[in-house]
Amino acid sequence: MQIKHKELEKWVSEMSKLCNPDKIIWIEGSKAQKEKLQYEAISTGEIIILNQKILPGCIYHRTALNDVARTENLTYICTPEREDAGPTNNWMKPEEAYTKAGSIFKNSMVGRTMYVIPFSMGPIGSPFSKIGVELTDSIYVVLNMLIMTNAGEKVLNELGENGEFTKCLHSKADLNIERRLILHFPQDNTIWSVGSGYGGNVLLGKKCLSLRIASYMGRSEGWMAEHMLILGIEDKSGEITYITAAFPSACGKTNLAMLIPPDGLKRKSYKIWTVGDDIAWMRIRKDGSLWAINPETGFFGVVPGTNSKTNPNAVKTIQSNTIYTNVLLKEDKTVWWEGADGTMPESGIDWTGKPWTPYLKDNDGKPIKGANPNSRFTTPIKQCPTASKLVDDPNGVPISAIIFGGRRASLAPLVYQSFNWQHGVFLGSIMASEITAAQYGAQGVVRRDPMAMVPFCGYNMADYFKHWLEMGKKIKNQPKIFHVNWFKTDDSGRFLWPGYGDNLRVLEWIVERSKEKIDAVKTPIGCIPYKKDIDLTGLDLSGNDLDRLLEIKNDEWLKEARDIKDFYTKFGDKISVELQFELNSLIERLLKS
Ligand code: OXD
Ligand code: MN
Repeated sequence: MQIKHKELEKWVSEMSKLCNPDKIIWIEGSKAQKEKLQYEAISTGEIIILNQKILPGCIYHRTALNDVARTENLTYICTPEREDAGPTNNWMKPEEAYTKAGSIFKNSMVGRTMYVIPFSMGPIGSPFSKIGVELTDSIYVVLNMLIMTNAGEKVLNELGENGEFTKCLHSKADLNIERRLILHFPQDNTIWSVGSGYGGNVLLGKKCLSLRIASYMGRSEGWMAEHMLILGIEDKSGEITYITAAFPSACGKTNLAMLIPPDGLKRKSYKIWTVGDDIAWMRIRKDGSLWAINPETGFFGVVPGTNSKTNPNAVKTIQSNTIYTNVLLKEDKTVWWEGADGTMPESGIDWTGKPWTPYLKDNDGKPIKGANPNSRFTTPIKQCPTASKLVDDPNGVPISAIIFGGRRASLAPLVYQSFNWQHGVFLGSIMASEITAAQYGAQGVVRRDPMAMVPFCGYNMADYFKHWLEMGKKIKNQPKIFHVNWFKTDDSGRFLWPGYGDNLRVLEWIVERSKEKIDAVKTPIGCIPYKKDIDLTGLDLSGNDLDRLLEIKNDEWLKEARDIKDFYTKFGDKISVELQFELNSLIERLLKS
């Protein structure tokens, strides 16, 4: 491969001096090279080839036991001033970060190969897209990046002699959690990740570039990088309405992005088109609307719970050309996980590499899981039966509605709409959700996660909220903003809403509202549906449950408002007056009603 980009060549040479690999291989993006690398990884045991008759093109990988989720506590934004990173990010001075990580990277690739992966987030050549180059000592990373991004020689051609690119350096080093760091240097357009082999920490095009670095770029360049799925809802007339939705990790973005309409709505002939399940890059185009692309070409989804009921499209997508990480390996070299279709296998090798049977119990008497709760599939979007024709359209799709959502057992109603853009930004800024297995932390504890971006915002979130407010002023055809909560429970902990395909009943209301076709009930927190406007045909939901789903308890909300106030206080006087105004107005409305 001919390298015309002098700065790239120099950087690769400098990094290889630091990491000291035995050799350097440039990733071309060819099938032959991929097969060769795969073969090599099979021979070293880094990956296991699955049953090619049943799962053609599929492979299997296990991460280290202490390396199964993103480590937010080891993830830093490295800027000269702490204030630039803000109170929701870990912060380190760039010099200190380079020195600290540099000592771990030093000679970390001795006896290994350094792979150079040129990749484009977004279609090559699109005005939305950004190029990165990842250096890594992991074939697993290379194979994942070949699914998740446009990678290879064609990207180098696009980069030309002096194109801009994000410098991404990764080494597994010794996979020691004490020597693990995920560092972002927004001012240098650089990412350093060391000591991990878990996707969210090491597929540097994903969270690190497409969210943390991209959110920083978006602020200075006038666009938005968001933790959002993108989907299109086609109605009977063939009109497609596109929406984006932000949910914290492992709250059902992948399921929502490819949902199957419930039987009760079949008569309306809806079709769902999946554009993305995790990240949206949004820009204002000449028509004054907000357009979105998904910068990724694959899904890196949570496996447990995926089955023909919860997500039949995902099940179909992952039958071929998929990398399975940390699931149960069956004797016939197929895979299984908790919540999979079919019967539970009698035995297998679990995600830790130990023999497993369904009867095994841990010290507390709880069944030992065959698959890690955050086990993953990496699979090409184009294999998804609902993949939109526009997945790689360089202009993206026009967005009519933006949804925020969290996992809350109480408080937030099934759905409500903001009064306007500014109030919508407020709704995003007060998002909160229970912690899931996608990140280390106390599962189930509620934490504030504005716009589902707390783990992913590359700068001070108070400035991020301002950027949202500023963008709103520039968008002529503003998408309408909503909040949903699929996870409300009754006093016994039973979910009140069936979720999955039935969520389309709520999306239908959102589409109607975004087109201003129907009225809604004004409440202190926003507009909620008239009960008659949620089509419940074929759904066995009691009137009482619907009441509870739409219920707003002023005393609970006043308590929430105090919590929001505390959260805002973290940002000192940086929180914009618009958001303070929205908070005060909420309190006033709650006290008055
Ligand atoms: C993800 C995450 O993997 O948010 O998408 O953790
Ligand atoms: Mn995510």
